[in-house]
Amino acid sequence: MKTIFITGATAGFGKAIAYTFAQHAWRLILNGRRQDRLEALATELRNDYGADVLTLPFDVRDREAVVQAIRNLPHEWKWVDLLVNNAGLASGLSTIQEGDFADWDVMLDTNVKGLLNVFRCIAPTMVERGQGHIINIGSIAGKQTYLRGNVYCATKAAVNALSEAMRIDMLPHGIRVTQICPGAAETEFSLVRFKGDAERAKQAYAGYKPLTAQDIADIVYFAATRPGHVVLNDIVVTPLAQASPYYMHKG
Ligand code: NDP
Ligand code: 8X3
Repeated sequence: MKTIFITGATAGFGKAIAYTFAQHAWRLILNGRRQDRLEALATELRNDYGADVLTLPFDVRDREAVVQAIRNLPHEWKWVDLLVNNAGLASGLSTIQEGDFADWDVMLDTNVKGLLNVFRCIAPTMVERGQGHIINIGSIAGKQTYLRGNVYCATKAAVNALSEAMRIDMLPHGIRVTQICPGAAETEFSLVRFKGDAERAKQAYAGYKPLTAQDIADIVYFAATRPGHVVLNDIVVTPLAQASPYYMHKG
């Protein structure tokens, strides 16, 4: 039985990925900060799919907490087959010259340093075994910078570069590295970006059919289940109505 470790499993993509892999009888390690949501999800997955689930609540920005949580994994959970670095966020949508320092910190610390914190603790165990798969959730924002996207786009451009770096440095060790770069997907992403403004968040998905979290979970599962010699390096996926961050065809 294979083990998947998902960061940011309390909502959106991470939660849908958890359902999908539970349905396919993977063992799950689920991370996120909201422990109540993690426990509710774990209970549901155990009851509905008989899933073997371990919850690991920590903030990916808290390096010491990440190190301790992963170092103290029970022995039978130590060998992770697939790490999905999904936890992340956009905070704010202002011009760079008007940017908020706290927004910058939370995005850089979560999307870049948080991803590195978790990666650095898991990757050596994959190297030790000579197998494993890392899937990083990037974004079309990392491929093309858009108006007012500035620091969020920079964090996802960093994920793009880090995904390449991981693939290169771990090449001799048989580790697969995949980056998935979604366009607009309806999750809690915009609610977080607009700091709880539900009306503004709703507008982000008005007039077209956005991607769903399940669309991304299906792609993660497909990437994870290719034959061992096949690696999907980089996947860009948008709704039909979106050609790039700039071109959205609204009905
Ligand atoms: P959601 O807001 O729905 O989910 C984000 C998840 O990340 C939550 O489970 C949240 O859990 C977790 N998270 C945030 N900060 C931390 C932290 N410091 N430590 C641990 N977990 C954290 O958004 P999405 O599902 O849409 O986003 C998932 C990823 O996909 C992000 O990296 C995002 O940038 C990326 N993305 C999203 C797109 C979209 O349009 N939705 C498009 C392209 C990429 P909790 O708050 O409980 O910690
Ligand atoms: C999230 C998608 O286009 O709003 O990464 O940046 S976008």
